[in-house]
Amino acid sequence: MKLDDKKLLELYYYLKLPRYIEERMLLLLRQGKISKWFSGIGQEAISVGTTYALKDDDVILPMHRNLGVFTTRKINLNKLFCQLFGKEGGYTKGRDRTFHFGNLNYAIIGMISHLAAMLPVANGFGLSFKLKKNKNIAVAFIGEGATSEGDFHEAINLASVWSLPVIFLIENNGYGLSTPIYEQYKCKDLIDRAAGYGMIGEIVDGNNVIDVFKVISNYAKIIRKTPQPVLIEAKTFRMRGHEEASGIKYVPKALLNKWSKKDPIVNFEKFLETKKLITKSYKNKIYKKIKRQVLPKIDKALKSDVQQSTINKEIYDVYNNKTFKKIECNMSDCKKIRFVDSIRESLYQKLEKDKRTIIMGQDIAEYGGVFKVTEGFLDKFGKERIRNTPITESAVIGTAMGLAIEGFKPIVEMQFADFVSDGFNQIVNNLAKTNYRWGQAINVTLRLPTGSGIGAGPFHSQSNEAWFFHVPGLKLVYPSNPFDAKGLLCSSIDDPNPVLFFEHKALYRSMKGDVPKKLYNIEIGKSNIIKEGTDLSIITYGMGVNWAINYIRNSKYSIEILDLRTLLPLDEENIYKTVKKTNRVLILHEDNITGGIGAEISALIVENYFHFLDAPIMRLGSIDTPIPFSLNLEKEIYLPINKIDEKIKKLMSF
Ligand SMILES: Cc1ncc(C[n+]2csc(CCOP(=O)(O)OP(=O)(O)O)c2C)c(N)n1
Repeated sequence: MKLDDKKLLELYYYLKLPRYIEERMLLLLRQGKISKWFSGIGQEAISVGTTYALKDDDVILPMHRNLGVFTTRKINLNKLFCQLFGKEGGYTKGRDRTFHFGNLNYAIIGMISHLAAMLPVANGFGLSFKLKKNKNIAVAFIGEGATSEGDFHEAINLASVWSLPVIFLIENNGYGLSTPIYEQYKCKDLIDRAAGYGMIGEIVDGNNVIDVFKVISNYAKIIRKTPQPVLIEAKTFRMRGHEEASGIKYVPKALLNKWSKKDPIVNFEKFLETKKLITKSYKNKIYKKIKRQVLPKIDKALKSDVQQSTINKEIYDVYNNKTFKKIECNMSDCKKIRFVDSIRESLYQKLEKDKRTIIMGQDIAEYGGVFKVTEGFLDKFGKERIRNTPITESAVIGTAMGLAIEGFKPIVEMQFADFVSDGFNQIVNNLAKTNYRWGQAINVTLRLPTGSGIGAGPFHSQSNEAWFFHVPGLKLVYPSNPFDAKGLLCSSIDDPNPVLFFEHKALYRSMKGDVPKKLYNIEIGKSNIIKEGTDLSIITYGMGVNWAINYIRNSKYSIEILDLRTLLPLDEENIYKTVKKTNRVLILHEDNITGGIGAEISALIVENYFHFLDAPIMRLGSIDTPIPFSLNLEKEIYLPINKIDEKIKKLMSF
């Protein structure tokens, strides 16, 4: 696109609009009508020039100083102001602040507070565009301060390895909160890093809207044709405090003076004046037009009601509540297969049936994954859908989120469940909270080979489901046998919410069961009574179910075993049913005891069904140490297997 006179004038309007809105916001802040403001004054040329250079359906992932992105995309200002003021009618229904929202109508995916967390998500869009061959691109904004975050490095590395059409746009405004750039990084310019990641890097004058426009237009054109990431460093300056309350005392006056002479709007006005495109009266006319456009909308938003809701509505919106569609299973056409094969079959058959499924993970393609779950998949489904990743848990999970927003159903294999800690932020803050915050379903399945039994020690054998059990928005699924594994994995892949699917490694090759040959599903959130009994209930999941089954073979008591199948959300109904029936409860899990799933179940029963209990609820889990390496220590000391009998006797004798 060439910047003819008409476009230059349009650009002028787009530059002036966020400046005017900001000035009003600063006033409202002083009047105590808004609580926080992160000023982008002096940096507007970057937001506006970039957005103006893109197509409307190119996806932008802006940060906290990028009001100009929203205004140039012609966002509904009334709704925006309601959002900023936390009033009824805002984009997040009062659930998140400022620019923390996305809206697909404007192809904007807003930030979360955690800096750099959206860069991996930008990759998901880049990958989707590449797979769909639709020539779109994604642009992710990032402050120079946030370029020290791991997500920045993981994301640009992954984008480069996969040649994704993403522009990573660093706004280098001199400070990260109060920290000057010489305390943030050691290279001369941040684009020096581009070479290290094998990508193009270019510096642009971030205070010159035409330069920004030209650079972004140029690279947008290049990467639409030849997908690849680009790192742009827009040099600019933060003219006000980090946020208004924090002031600017620490910034040398000389720097402020130097940069105040480079104000992007004043300089653009001078340029337009020398080109005889604008006059004083034209400037006045634009100012009045903007004022007429903005002020009534601010007033209306200020007069809007404060956000209202109900507890039920808030809880309901944590998940996407699409109704479960049953795929019946045909038990007359089964074969006996191992746990690992049931998972493999589920994945294989889903990939065959549903083109939106993609598997990503370390060593999963040619090598077939360390547990060989995806062996041979590459030949059948090809490199685009069976994707080896660099060792970047966070970037890959974030990429899955972008893909999910684009309508894919990505499945990410963690090499071992233990390594999910490196993707923690993406899971608990991005995947889990997006549906609640702005109503966007995130259909991502994470497969986590978990648990003991292979003598792999504290970093390859952990049970870490409880890390995530506390997080609204996630679903935790944990099958105990091959039949459940196939059906539950199928449901997980189709579930519009983020699902963590725990696969017990020790069951992979040790357990066999009858599994229908064709694909079927099992509803998430529903537990299963594995064996009926009347004396006592063992509530358990995963490997615990198998311990319980083994135990009751030689027990004189009539024991009911409830296999939870899903840990989050818990099937409270069935838990209470079994309590009412047997009046004695043992909660059994492999995970260590303190703060485990058992604690929550126990609390729920005591609060709601205390009067049905004939004995105190007992919990049995592993001891509160890291899981040891020695198989002997693991079995004899750490795990609770040998203590089941003692606990049952205690419960029955109460
Ligand atoms: C992971 C994380 N750590 C710390 C913070 C607190 N924080 C918010 S903004 C900010 C400074 C960001 O600097 P920069 O990335 O340069 O962006 P700028 O604010 O200058 O536009 C900090 C430290 C945060 N939001 N996220």
